[in-house]
Amino acid sequence: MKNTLFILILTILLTIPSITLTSAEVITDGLVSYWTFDKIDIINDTAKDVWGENNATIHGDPNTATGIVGEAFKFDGKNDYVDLTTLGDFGEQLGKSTFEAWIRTTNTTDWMTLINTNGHLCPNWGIQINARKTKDALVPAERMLSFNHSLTDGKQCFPIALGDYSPVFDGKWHHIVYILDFEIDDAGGRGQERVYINSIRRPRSTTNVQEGFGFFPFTAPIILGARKLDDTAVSFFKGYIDEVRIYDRPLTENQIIKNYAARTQFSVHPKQKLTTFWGSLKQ
Ligand SMILES: [Ca+2]
Ligand SMILES: [Ca+2]
Repeated sequence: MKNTLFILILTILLTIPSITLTSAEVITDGLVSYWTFDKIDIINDTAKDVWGENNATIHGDPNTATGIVGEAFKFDGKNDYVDLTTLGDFGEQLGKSTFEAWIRTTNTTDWMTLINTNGHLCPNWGIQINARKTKDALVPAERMLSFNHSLTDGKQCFPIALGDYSPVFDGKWHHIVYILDFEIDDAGGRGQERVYINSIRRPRSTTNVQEGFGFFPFTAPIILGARKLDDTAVSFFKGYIDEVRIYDRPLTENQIIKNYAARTQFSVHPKQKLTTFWGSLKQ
């Protein structure tokens, strides 16, 4: 009886650490690219895509700092940004996608960019962050995350600006998820943009695309931390960005909650990766 009790207690004690140490992993179904910005994943001016093959190029001189997981980039708001590439043919499929990142900022002085393609040109897709009223704001409200992409009739670009009060300027880490869930059809298409901050859905509405206003994909590089067109970069992000992921499908609410809790990457093997390029950088 004593032995049985001993074995029972031992079993419980041995089981506890494996439970507490098991941390949720990020969702990999539909994952296109994942940049950790951890020290180990940065060589010179290249930030490794640990899932796909879209290694990013670092511009300016963002500092490596403590992140929400491992290390993060700290952008000074002057000349720092990261070119995430065009993700292969991803821009052609942008109708259904998820962008996810952790941010930390106290900058309340002006508009800044979290992510953007094609600068101010059309077609355009991006997330602008504004912490104060400005007269040129698309939606002039304070403390706004403005999520917009452009619909076009081939002549003009019509941004859809979405936003509401977003308490993300307190210097703490916040988890941002932006989902595009559009069906493109002969009439242009219809669908939703959904925004989650710290895994909680913000008030959003369905966007119906009018006839003749198609949803246009982009082929320009995706820029993190600035708006960039040709050689000019403006509207720089000031603060920290970490654990950036892009999916080729809308994540479900449960999956967003899981990613919000995740503090480890993944245990499954990424699809066949080009390791030669990364290996050559390390030499
Ligand atoms: Ca990190
Ligand atoms: Ca700098």
